[in-house]
Amino acid sequence: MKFGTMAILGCPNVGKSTLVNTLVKQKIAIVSDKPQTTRSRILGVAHFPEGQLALLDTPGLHRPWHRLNKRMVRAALDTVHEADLLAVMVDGRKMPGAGDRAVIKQVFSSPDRSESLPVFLLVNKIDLIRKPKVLPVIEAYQSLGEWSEIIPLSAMTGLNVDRLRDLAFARFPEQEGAYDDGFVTDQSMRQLAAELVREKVLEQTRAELPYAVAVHIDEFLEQGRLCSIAASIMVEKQGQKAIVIGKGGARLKEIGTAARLDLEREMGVKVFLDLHVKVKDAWRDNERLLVELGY
Ligand SMILES: Nc1nc2c(ncn2[C@@H]2O[C@H](COP(=O)(O)OP(=O)(O)OP(=O)(O)O)[C@@H](O)[C@H]2O)c(=O)[nH]1
Ligand SMILES: [Mg+2]
Repeated sequence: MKFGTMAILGCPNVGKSTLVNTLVKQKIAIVSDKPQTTRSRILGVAHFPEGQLALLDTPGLHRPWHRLNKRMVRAALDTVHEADLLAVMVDGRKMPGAGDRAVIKQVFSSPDRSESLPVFLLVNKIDLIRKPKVLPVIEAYQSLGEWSEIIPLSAMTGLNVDRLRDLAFARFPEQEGAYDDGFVTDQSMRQLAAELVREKVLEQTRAELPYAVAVHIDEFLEQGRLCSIAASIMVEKQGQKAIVIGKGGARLKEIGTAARLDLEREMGVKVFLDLHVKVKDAWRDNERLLVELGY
């Protein structure tokens, strides 16, 4: 069988996590329309008759201000030395911007990258544009890197994702897969629970708030067909706490219900979810809290 690891890098919000979920055929990474959704490296394993494709989902590369963001960028770039293949993802609706150029430069000049490491360009979200509009975008990207392949695709609809799989396997050697048959991710249920709660907060809030939110699992108890989870939603300011809670607790209730339904679907058991909102001033720069949150 074929086996290899592909790291997916790119600007925030281009669709990296969506692609990982599509390939793995399971939701292992949360997705949102807000940038900087993914905060750490997540391993996903896609099993196919021809072999195993290990995927490294990474936080979107951006200019880091807080300690959290510095860690995110480092986590993303650190995947370069683990990978047999790099995939740089961009939004196919737009001509290359400053962020995309910076990402391409970072990837090709990474000291961890050997000359022989193939780099694919994934031009994503082509379900949203007509074909003639993609061609100039591809052309503009062509000269920006020494691409081994350029693949227009839709991570969301799965359009051309098979082609990516085939081209990736073509680069991998014949060897035993590194993972067991049922293994799809290195994320624990506990981590996924925290992430799903954060996803629902992202869905329901806007502007600066998503960046200021973290979720800590205080208790995670699996008892037969029931899982009882207590989690704290951390924000940085009192005003943000009020927003997350909403009028008469309405928003927090909605966040809890949506997260519980997702968790029940993922875990296949009944979930009891108890959510609290806490204010932790400047947690994004607090080294101890960042470690505790798994960032
Ligand atoms: N129409 C369309 N939307 C997409 C596609 N891929 C991703 N999206 C949407 O784009 C947004 C960002 O997707 P994510 O998968 O969270 O992007 P990401 O690159 O992982 O973002 P970060 O984790 O912030 O770096 C979400 O609203 C997705 O639903 C696609 O192929 N087509
Ligand atoms: Mg992501």
